Amino acid sequence: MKAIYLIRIIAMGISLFLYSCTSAPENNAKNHTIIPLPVSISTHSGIYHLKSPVTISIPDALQPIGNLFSNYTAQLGFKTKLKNKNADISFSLNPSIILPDEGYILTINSTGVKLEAQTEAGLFYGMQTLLQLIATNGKNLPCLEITDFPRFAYRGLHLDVGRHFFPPDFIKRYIDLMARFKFNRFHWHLTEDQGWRIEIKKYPKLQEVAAWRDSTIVGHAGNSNKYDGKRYGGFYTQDEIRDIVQYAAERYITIVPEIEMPGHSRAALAAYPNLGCTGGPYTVATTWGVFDDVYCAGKDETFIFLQDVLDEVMNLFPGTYIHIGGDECPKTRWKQCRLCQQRIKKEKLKDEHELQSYFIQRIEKYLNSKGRRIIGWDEILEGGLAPNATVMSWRGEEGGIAAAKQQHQVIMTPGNWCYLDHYQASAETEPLAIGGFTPVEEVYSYEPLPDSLTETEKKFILGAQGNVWTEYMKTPEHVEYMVYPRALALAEVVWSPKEKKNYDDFLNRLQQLRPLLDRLKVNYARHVFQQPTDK
Ligand code: TNX
Repeated sequence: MKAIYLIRIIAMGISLFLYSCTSAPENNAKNHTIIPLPVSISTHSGIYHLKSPVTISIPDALQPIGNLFSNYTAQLGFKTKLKNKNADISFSLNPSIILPDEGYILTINSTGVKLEAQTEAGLFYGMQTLLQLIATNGKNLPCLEITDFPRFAYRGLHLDVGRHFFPPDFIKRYIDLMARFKFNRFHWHLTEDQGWRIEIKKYPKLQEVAAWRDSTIVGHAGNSNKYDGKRYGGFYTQDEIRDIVQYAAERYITIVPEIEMPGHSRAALAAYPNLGCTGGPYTVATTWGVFDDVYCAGKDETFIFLQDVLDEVMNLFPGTYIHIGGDECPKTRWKQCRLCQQRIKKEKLKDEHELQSYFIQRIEKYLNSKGRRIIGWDEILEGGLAPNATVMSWRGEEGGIAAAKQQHQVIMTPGNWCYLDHYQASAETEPLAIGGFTPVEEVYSYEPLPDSLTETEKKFILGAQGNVWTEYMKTPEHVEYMVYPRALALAEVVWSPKEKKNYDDFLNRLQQLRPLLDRLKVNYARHVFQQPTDK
């Protein structure tokens, strides 16, 4: 008996050896199942078989990445063990690898898996690619070499927590899912008419009053006048925020916090009515839309309040960019307000649009003096752009184009392609949404560099972002349903080379990645799987 086993083992060894990687590259254009698609994959014949437990070698300084890798592989059902020599997988920083920022090289051959990058972020992204290969191939990894780096430096997803509040654990999950698909900016929309969600120690009424609304509209705000009568709200404590910032940093995601001004500020006015033109009283909004009551641009106390708030925000968020909103600010109150009109006169401004520009520039100056930079929605172009502002183009691409021509940095997030609150399939069959129609293929087709820009102007486009406004999303599950798989299409827009993009190939890979999404319990929308040819 024993001899038979021995012969079997030797035979298995020989066949494994014969089947292991050969060095002749086949370049068979097999894209495996990686999303976003890497810059280059050359496939070789054969497999490398990971051992049990999977052994990894990683320099001490990179231990946090090693720990994450162990957690991630545990989710896939594999144990890992550190091993200095001859490990299955070796992670290393290699300064001689000259790739664009965040790039990596992943080599799988008969001796094992080698992951190299010049930066930690590069290693992190290489690890995500490897995890997707493990998720779809199990322990038998295909021999290949991947060289990869992102097309854009800003690869964002946004989440509005003002209309509906989502608990810290879900924010972490949202960030973790983003990181798996190589997004690197989380735009956290923290203040709104319907709720103020960030603890500001100097202004306790933001927590006591502005974080809560008395009721919420039921149905679509465009055709309903029914309210649920339930108090709703919540906010993130500064400790929770610090924890989330750290969690994101471990995943190479920078958080861009947004504090809206001068519009979308009814919740703050309800807490501090002295900051509005009329003095109130104001209430935290209970329906969705654009409201006339905004911060008074004539009072200095408005700026003192906002600077105090921004001081605490800067303490919590180490990233360079602070988003200051700037969108949808009606000028109704300013036209009637004695102090706003005095300001217009004193500052020799032409009209209320220039007053808005004054407002943003004054805040920009303050933030610049602290070493930070502002991002604003494209309305900040009206009345003159603040000198160093980055523009987030949402009402189409025109704002972004205009800003790039003025040599300002731009993040593209035009509604037609990037609004993940739009319907993704026929409205009759879908849960209530705000409107619009942006199916997966539409998102996938987005090209962030407009033809009308010159090559030099195109350099001002930092990247693109998907926006997730939550008027009609009450639960984390619903957010995921709206975001996935559309965010995966966007991940490919911002990471993969333009010439390699192919929607059918993407759908194929998406189909094969479903087991991973299922394992992670992502509540993704299924339309593209039900009708793979739906175009
Ligand atoms: C416009 S995009 C808004 C948001 C809404 C969104 C709904 C932007 C800068 N402002 O306040 O939630 O439309 O799609």
